[in-house]
Amino acid sequence: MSNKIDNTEFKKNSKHDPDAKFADNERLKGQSNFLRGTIEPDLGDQLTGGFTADNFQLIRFHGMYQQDDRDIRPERAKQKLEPLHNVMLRARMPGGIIKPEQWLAIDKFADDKTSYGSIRLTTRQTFQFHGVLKPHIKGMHQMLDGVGIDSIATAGDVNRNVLCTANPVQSELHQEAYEWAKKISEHLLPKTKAYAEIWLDGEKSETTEEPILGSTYLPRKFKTTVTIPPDNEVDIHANDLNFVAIAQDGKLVGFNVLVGGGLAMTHGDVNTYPRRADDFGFIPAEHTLAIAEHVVSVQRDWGNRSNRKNAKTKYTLDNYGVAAFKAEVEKRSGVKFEDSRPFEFTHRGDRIGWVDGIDGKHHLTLFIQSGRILDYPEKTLKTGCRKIAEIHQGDFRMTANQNLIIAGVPADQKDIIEKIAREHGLIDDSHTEQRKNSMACVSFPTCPLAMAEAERYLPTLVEQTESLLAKHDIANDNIILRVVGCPNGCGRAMLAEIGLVGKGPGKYNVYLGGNRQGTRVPKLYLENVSEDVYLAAFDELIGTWAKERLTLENNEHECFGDFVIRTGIVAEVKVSKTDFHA
Ligand code: SRM
Ligand code: SF4
Repeated sequence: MSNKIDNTEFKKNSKHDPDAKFADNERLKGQSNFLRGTIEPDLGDQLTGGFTADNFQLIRFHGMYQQDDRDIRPERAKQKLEPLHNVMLRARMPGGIIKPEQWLAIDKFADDKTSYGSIRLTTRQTFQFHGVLKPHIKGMHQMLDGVGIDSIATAGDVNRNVLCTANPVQSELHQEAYEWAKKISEHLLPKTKAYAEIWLDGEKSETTEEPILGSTYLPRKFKTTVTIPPDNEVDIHANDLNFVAIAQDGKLVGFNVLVGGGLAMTHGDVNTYPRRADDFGFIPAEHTLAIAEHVVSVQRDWGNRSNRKNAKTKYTLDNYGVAAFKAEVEKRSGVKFEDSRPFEFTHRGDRIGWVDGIDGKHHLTLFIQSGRILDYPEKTLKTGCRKIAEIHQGDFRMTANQNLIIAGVPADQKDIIEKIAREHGLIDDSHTEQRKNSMACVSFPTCPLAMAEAERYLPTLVEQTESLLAKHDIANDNIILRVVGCPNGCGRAMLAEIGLVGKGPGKYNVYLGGNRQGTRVPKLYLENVSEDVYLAAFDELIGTWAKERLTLENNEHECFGDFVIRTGIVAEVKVSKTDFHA
């Protein structure tokens, strides 16, 4: 098969060198008959628990990843057995909103048909099932469809689940922002009916075009948020496209648009780096879909289709220039960006506990460590959530910090919901600010790309950090601490005050210098070190931080990330392309 793309529209607008070799993913997307591939016959092949050839990649566009448990992989290999293939499913939930009846359905499926029995809340406001065996996959999609959930385009080279600030307090503004998150998600979805045909026994039809995404879809994954300042819990700088809500008198008037954030890198490759999004300017709300469509279409045509490590929007902006990209979006959409309107981010943490909305309703944010909802011997989190779902009259909101909000509780239900939450360990007053501001990606045992532990190590790392804070008399303070199992950075360590990035078993690179608001990328401080080395370094750094800030006039609350920059412990990353590896 030729490795060239036969797509006239693409050729017309593309900046791709016609003679350059395309990445193999381009071939497989182009040959997939709009994401159908041979998934259907493959599903019936019981000889293997996995998916073969291109289908291994294509199922991602349908929201699934083929995985196997890495804890048992060596033992199975010794016994000459195929890895125990299963899939992880990631649902599409714009803004993270899920209704109690939907919760009950996913809770039951996790118990009955997944090998880990958990519901895993992700850093992008949705949930994942881990460990679904091939015979249960189709039933899973039908169960989800039955309650109005799908998993279309939550993975693959498409626009992923659209985030929306999970702010239940400003209820009217949130409702408007959430409606936009849903509309953007729908507008940018693949138009192929492959998902319905394969998983829902939908009528077979012919797809002839993907008007927005193109027949070879995007060069790489694409991520979008709708954000309501001053909360930045969605971490806009991890995202390709951000609509930052600008309100007047509590009503949405439009958005500042920021383009080109992204956090992944590859160890040892200085051409890869985490990068903040650039400000394109303000647009009135009615232009939102046109701008979304054309930021996507420019990235579709200009993004690098030869080198997937240079393919995300953040690199397209650095390859062709921010001004040129923005001008092309204006040309295609017919919308001129106005000067940005002022806004400020002040924090990223979820407000754990009860808050009152301006609509008179009450909202309870539950802290869920690493988003893993499971019944543990000492705290039955999953049962607790189920019992709440059985009586709750509002909705649930999954946050980008992997927590869960019980939103829209009427006054007369507050006591019973709190009672259930406490009985099942969903409210635990002993959690420190440090624990609540620490995060990890999934990593072992399910992630095939993991190099070091993350989720399973987080509780220990938090305890160690808590001890150091206590030793230096600042037990009530905290550091935004994030650990990820590899440099893809799914737990957003590249926007943390301290970010640990897995390098090998028990070994991490340590990055310092992000800030509380999530607007600064941290910089490498220690490379490939084990726990004894970085804990000794943290001890010294936290000790100096605690002492030094007392000497600062009016600044005894200088946060750790600002401290390491001010004192020159690490240099500030201002422009990632030049500063990050310098
Ligand atoms: Fe991620 C790949 C888990 C958010 C950057 N991510 C993966 C895979 C699917 C591994 C794979 O490709 O086989 C991981 C599955 C682990 C598992 O067993 O569940 C995985 N990513 C996750 C989640 C579940 C982490 C979590 O602990 O919550 C998050 C799911 C989000 C969702 O619901 O859609 C998750 N991933 C992120 C984020 C953070 C964000 O978006 O806010 C990032 C960094 C931001 C960014 O994109 O720059 C992120 N994940 C990646 C990358 C690197 C992409 C790149 O630009 O090179 C990969 C690998 C890839 O795409 O090649 C990856
Ligand atoms: Fe896996 Fe790496 Fe993402 Fe962690 S950061 S979930 S180890 S891909």
